[in-house]
Amino acid sequence: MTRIFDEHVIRRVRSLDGAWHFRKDPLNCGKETAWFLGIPRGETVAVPSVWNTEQGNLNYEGVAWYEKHFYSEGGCLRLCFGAVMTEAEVWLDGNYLGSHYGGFSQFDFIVSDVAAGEHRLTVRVDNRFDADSIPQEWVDWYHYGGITRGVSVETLQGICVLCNRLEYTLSEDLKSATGQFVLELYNAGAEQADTEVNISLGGTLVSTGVAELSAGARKEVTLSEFTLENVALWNVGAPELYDVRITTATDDLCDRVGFRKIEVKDGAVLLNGKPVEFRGVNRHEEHPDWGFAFPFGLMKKDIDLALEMGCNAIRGSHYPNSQEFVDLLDERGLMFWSEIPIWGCGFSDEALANETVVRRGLEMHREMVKYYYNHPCIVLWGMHNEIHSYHEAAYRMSKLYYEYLKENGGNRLVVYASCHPLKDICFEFSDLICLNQYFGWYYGYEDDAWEKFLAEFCEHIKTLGMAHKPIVMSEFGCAAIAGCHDDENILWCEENQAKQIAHCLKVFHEHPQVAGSFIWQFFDMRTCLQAGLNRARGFNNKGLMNEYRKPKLAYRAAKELYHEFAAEETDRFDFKG
Ligand code: ADA
Repeated sequence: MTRIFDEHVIRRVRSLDGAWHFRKDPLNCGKETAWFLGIPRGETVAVPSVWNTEQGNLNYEGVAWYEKHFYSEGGCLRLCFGAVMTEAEVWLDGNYLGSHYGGFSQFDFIVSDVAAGEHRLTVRVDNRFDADSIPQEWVDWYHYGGITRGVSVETLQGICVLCNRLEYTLSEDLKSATGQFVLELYNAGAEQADTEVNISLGGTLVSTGVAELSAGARKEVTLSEFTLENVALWNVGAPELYDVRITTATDDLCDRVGFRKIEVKDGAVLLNGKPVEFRGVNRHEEHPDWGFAFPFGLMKKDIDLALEMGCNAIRGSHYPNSQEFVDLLDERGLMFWSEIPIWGCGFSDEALANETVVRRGLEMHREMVKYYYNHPCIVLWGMHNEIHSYHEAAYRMSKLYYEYLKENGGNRLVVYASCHPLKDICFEFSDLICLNQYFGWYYGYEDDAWEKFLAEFCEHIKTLGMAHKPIVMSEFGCAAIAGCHDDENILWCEENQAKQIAHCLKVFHEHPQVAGSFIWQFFDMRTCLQAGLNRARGFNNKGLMNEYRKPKLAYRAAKELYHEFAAEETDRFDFKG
């Protein structure tokens, strides 16, 4: 998979990114007419990409086919996909390999006994919606389709390491860590085999073991426990990382990990034992010129902008972001909230109770945990956003996901964003109470709307016995068209947005129970007109910057305040006691 460092020194990996053959299939006849044996009369497109940015395809929603020819020395091949929007079916040389559902997670297929020579990889992509879709059709982002993240082919030999996670606990004084690596191994050989497995951390051998697997078997193996003294902790602004190298007799996997502790104590969020206030933004990994096939250079720029603004956290609204982005966050020391695309407004009560939807959501959580487990920057797992959290089906779904993530998700807080503060019945399944509210934009225009709301809400959670849970303002904001200037009370102008955001940030910062803010949103983004959302320009314009990263006045206002908050962080929490 695409990372910002080499994952393999031994294993042979070849990127299949670049020119692919492409053809839309609006009549959905490609399977019947066997396009997996060769797409007739296609055109050349780039992968990764979304088809919507190609001429004439802006609004295309349906099926499309992609084909790539490549040479291989043969043997056992692993075909890796970073993400396909939304459902993929895959063939190699006309042989069906399988399918994958979910537009924002990686997946792979292993094929053994592949002959040396030229091969044809075919992918049928379907981005249509139905009753079982996640997200449901109505979303506040664009309905893109395509192979949106990188594709690669790996040659597997002998016993290989497909995946790893480091489970660890830190000592009370945070000075040492006890951990163990859990590996997913695969035997690509034709016979039963065994191998020695060695793991080094920061260049020091910390764990060894022997694994035995029958031909073609996949197996989870836990290696011996180790203790690391004098741990250099991963922290906001001081992100210490350790290189990991796992080797078998024939294969290897490189990764990076960091050690840190996130917890809730006495009404505050503690990172490595110290109170932390989230100074965050919501960010869609989307750009009108690239859709969800977001360029690496722009990821880096977005992080530069977040740091310049004084942020210490980003919410990956509303789906798992690409590995490269999360790698950069690890490296630059920003906390991350990673969630799956269960997006509220479009989720009816029927969808919440639909067994396929609930199962697909759980699978998305499993994939997110599996592939992102080792990222120290991920401090929050997000289960869903703005669902009908007053409904019994939402309660059941939240319980299921919460229990899964608490049990399997490592040292993270598990949360969801609620827009039904006074009716919500699921708060017990969230370590923080995260609220999305839009006073000053959709409702509540009086000057003290936020103060009144927070006072009422805090009384309410007392009656629920949840006053000990920190509140996080996970979304708030208002729209402004970049370059539109007027009186600060006029909707859509930059002055109004800047005034509203600054007001919110001050109110939240001063409030003893609020543990931070995630402004909606970092950048303007293209949204879905066909789904009935009437958004000016066809964009959600609540960005602190426009889609081309041109700052609005609100960016400057937020920047000033976030820098002030950062400077007084320690005192503020001491004062809160
Ligand atoms: C919601 C939702 C966001 C966005 C926002 C808005 O809170 O979670 O994705 O749609 O509203 O701009 O209205």
